[in-house]
Amino acid sequence: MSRGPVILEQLRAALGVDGVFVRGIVSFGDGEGPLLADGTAAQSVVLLGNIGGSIWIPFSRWWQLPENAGRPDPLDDWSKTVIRPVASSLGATAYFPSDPPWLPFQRWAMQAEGLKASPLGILIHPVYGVWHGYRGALGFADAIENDFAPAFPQHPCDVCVDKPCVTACPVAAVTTAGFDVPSCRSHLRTREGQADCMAGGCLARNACPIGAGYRYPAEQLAFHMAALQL
Ligand code: B12
Repeated sequence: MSRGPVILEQLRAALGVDGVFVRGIVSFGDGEGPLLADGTAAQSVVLLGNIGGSIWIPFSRWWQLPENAGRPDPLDDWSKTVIRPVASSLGATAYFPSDPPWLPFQRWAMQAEGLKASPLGILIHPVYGVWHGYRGALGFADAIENDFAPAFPQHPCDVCVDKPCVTACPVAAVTTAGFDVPSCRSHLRTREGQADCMAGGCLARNACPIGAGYRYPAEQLAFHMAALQL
């Protein structure tokens, strides 16, 4: 019997308490997956991530501990603290989105979950909207049975006529042709940028009507904006 269902069960039990969810599974042909710790190519990658503000309370509790003060990348460090022990208990190789060379997390998510990009560059989920992200992934040498069926009939942005994300950005950094990072960052340094986007979260992201109930809590929005401004 495939050990897929058992692995998924163990992952859900071990990571659910930290608000980290199994987001999907990517299957690869021979030699096409990312490298495992032993130098062979993975046959499958299990994507792990947050849905809405699911990680915020477990992460904040960890971040408030005196030994975790002053870390430059606390969320990345926390993700590793949570995911690495689970990877090693399952004999998997752990990958992290912020570790160079960047692995194609968004491409994997498109394959695994059937998602597509929004004009923000962030993938939009029909239920969670733009309020989700990836905290890590596990590579396995064998095929993991896929119980995720990406069956989203429509890309939410294709049927969104008004595109409020595009019009909400005060410096038009969000365009249907892509996200203008330098314009966004220069605005974030201005007094207006500090008062609107930095304090309340990216106005373009906030304007998306899909999955508004999954919007991150105010502290998490401010945390991500501070990281983006750097
Ligand atoms: C570099 C990077 C950035 C750069 C973007 C530079 C640029 N112009 O491309 C900066 C620092 C600006 C950035 C910003 C943000 N990012 Co970013 N970023 C990354 C990172 C580390 C690497 C992207 C990459 O090149 N991958 C390598 C290629 C090979 O992978 P790929 O999947 O094939 O490539 C996809 C991306 O390049 C994407 N893409 C192209 N242009 C842009 C532009 C932006 C802004 C984004 C987000 C993606 C994107 O298109 C490709 C899909 O085929 C990824 C993590 C990762 N490993 O992918 C996160 C990642 C893409 N970012 C993410 C997020 C959430 C953000 C922010 C919202 C975070 C914040 N602090 O607010 C902002 C976006 C702000 C906004 N208003 O929309 C998430 C997206 C989750 C999702 N739901 O899709 C990721 C996956 C990280 C994560 N932990 O989940 N990001």
